[in-house]
Amino acid sequence: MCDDEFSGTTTDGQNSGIDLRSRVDQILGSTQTETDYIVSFHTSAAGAKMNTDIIINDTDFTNEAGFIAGNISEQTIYVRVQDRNGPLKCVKNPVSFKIIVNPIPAVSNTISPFAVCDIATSSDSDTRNRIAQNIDLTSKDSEILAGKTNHRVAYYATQQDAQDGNEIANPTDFQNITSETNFPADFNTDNPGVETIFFKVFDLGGNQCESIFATFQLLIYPEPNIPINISDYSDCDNTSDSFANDANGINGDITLKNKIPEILANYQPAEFADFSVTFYTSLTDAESGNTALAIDENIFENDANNQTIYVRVENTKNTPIACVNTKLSFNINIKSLPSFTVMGEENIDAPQIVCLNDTPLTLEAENPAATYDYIWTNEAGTTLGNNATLQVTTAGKYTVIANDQSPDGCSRERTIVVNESNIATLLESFITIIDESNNLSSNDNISISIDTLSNDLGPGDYQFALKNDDNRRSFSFNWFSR
Ligand SMILES: [Ca+2]
Ligand SMILES: [Ca+2]
Ligand SMILES: [Ca+2]
Repeated sequence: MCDDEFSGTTTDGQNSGIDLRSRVDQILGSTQTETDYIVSFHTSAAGAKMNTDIIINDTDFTNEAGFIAGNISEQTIYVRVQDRNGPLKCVKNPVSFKIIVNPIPAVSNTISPFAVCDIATSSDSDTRNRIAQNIDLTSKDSEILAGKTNHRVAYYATQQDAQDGNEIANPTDFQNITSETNFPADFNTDNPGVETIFFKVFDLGGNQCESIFATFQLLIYPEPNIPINISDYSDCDNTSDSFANDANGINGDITLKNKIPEILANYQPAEFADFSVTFYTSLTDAESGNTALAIDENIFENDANNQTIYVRVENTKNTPIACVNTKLSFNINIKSLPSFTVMGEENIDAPQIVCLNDTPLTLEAENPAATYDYIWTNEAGTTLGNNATLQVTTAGKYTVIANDQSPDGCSRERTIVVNESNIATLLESFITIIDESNNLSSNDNISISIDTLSNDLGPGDYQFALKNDDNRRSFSFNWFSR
């Protein structure tokens, strides 16, 4: 028999309530009965012979103690069989049998909690109701067995089931039982549902003894509480992309981590450290959780406008269990800048010229792709106008900003450089004409020089031209300047 608790403990090698008389039929065999024979039990061979050392309470016997825990406990019981009827009342030589109390498997009362994540299944799509399917309780086998071989673990939903031997039928595919689960008072927290699981260890060896029951806690954690939708990642087109193009719907300076507060909107900022938020370009990658495939959250260049980004959120607070949400995605929305051109754009075109004798010069945001709001400013930052055109009378740099009129629209600015010019002042006294026809090797040459150092022509750069009013002769020119 297996060491039971009726003696007080299951580790004393001692059992109570042993019914020695249950062996009488076996002792007498099939052809004799107690009608003809007296069967008594004794603690010694001599006692059986002399009818002493009688076990009085032989239907409720407790074997003797003096036992080393873990060992098999044995006590020999001696049987006296005496003839009831004959004049001699003969006594058979005593026979004996052993009471063997086997130790039962030891079990730990400090099995660690078993944490699982509530994930969507075909029968339960709610990932925060703390009811999980496909729970493999046998994951706890090795911790419970602690190295025992030729033993198995049985799992039970309740203490009554453990006592009745009513095992969980399929412990590799368990769903926690609502009536046995303690649910958190506030489902908006990430606190787990808790169910106590009962277990026993069975010795599969010769004595087949089973342990007493013990328990561990099954913890069912919810998926992170993440919004179903968040806004797009939105920014104005710029030249940070690898094409340096501010009109291609691609930016190279996308900082996805800026979306984390929105993604974790259901948590307090102080809780953000409990979560790992990573971004992927496909759902498959997000579900894999392979961080080598994750996007750099600090800097990213989208492949095309409206590209979808997939979010993986892990609750890392309850490591080693980390419940994951990969349901959220959002798009990258790169907004177009206003499209228009100007003449005389700084660093691109030749400057525009304002003729001081013919003011004003009209500057214009030309070829606009839409109706924009305009702001014109000078180099000092002073606002000069709000129309598509601006009239200027002096040289300078004029900047026009076009703002898209849609909400959160983008803006583009272009700067126009304006230089001044006027009618040139050219006095005859500063022009020198020399006839060089008398010089050797100089045939019919005339040199004309203009002294631009003494003669201030006025603002601007100048071109010089000779005008021929004599159709009879042809000219050739050599130009020199200094
Ligand atoms: Ca016992
Ligand atoms: Ca569920
Ligand atoms: Ca771009």
